[in-house]
This record gives sequence, C-alpha cells and structure tokens, in this order.
Amino acid sequence: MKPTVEIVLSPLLLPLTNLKGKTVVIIDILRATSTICAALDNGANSITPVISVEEALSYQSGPYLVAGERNGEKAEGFDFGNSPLEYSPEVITGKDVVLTTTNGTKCIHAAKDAEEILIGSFFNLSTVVQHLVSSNQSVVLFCAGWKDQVNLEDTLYAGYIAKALSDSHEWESDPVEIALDLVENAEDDPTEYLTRASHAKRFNRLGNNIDLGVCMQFDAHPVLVKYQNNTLVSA
Ligand code: 3SL
Repeated sequence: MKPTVEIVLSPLLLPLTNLKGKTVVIIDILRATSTICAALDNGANSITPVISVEEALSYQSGPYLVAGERNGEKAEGFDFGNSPLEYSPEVITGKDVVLTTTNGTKCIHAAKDAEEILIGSFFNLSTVVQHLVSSNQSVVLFCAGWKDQVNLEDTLYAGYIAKALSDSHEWESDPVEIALDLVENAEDDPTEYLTRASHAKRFNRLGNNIDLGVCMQFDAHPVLVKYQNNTLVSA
C-alpha cells in the first residue's frame, strides 16, 4: 500500500485530521513560510516561531532578532517585518530570529502531534517533494489560510505538491481534488492567477505590489526546513 496525501484547507479543519506518524508540511505562501525559507537559505541560524507579539518581544533582551507582522504590517518594536526581501544574507547570516505572524506561525505549533514538521513554499517546492518521495511517509499538507478562511495561494501550492506525489502516494480526498483543479487552472501563469487572491489584494491596499511575485519564484531557495526542538532549522 502507498502512503497517503491529505490536505487541510484551513486551521479550523485540523482537529479532523490525525497527524500521528505523518509528515506535515506547513504552508503559508503569503508570506510566513516563504520568508522562513528565504531567511534560512540566506544564512539565518534558526527561526523560533512564537504565537503572540508579546512573547516575541520578550526575546528582545537576548541575542535574537525579533520579526513578524500583524495584518500584513510589521509589528511595533520589531526588527523585521515578514517580507522575504528583508532577510538578505548581509543582515541575516548567523542570526537567530524569533518570528510571529498572523496565521503561519500558529499553524506550526498546532501541528505538534506530527512525526515530522516541514516548511513548504514555492521557494523550496522541489526540495520538499524530493524529501516526501524519499521518506515514503503519509503526508498532510496544512494550509494556514487567512484567519481560518481557506485561501487560494496555500491551496494552489498544496495542489502542486499533491501532483508531484501522484506516483509515490495515493489519496481519496476531495480537498486534494480541489487543489489539483486549481493547479490545472493556474499552471499557465500561477502568479497572474494569484492576483485574484484576497491577500494579493490586501498587499495592494498596503502598497506592497512586490511580494506576490517574489514568493512565486519556484525553487529560488532550495532548502529543507524542519521544526525541531521548538525551532526551525535548515536540515
Ligand atoms: O499570516 C501570516 O502568517 C503572514 O504570512 C501574513 S503576511 O503575508 O505577512 O501578511
């Protein structure tokens, strides 16, 4: 029997899914998981995801950079926001970062029952697929969404992963079929497709018309990111 693929389309649906013994891929394309991959590939030592702004600020007395956003904007008092472009090698090499975001970092904590937790983005799509194929474990693709709502960009990415696993894994899952349909619709120009996403529109309102295109660079940061001992590291 082949291992399975499931997709959790929103954090509200996570309690319906058994994570025991499975690999979970956390997906928050815009932008938490993209930023995490960029920062670690650009030389950050570690990223500790925390749930609240207060908890993040409590790390400020230590040797940490404190980073993240609320509602798409850098939180007050933080060193960095949540754009991959902020985490260049010049500023991030060798640094330990504490990160809190509206949706993505919460999901990392929520997946604690899984055997293995990975971070997925278009930046490391092929690296994630290679790992999932070779480890031959059942996979849960966990979409962070936006404030518990399903979103386009995370579902689309889950579809790309499911499609790449179609020989090695199996499924009987409507969310997987939905995600595969999105890939079929978007494949010609996935960045253009995602301009209709509510978060792309939110970015435009905030004057950010760059990060959508940035986060859609396939395999630009081919790093395998694992959550181990409360911290994200490049494996
Ligand atoms: O919600 C999150 O985790 C963030 O990725 C949202 S934002 O893209 O930084 O606005």
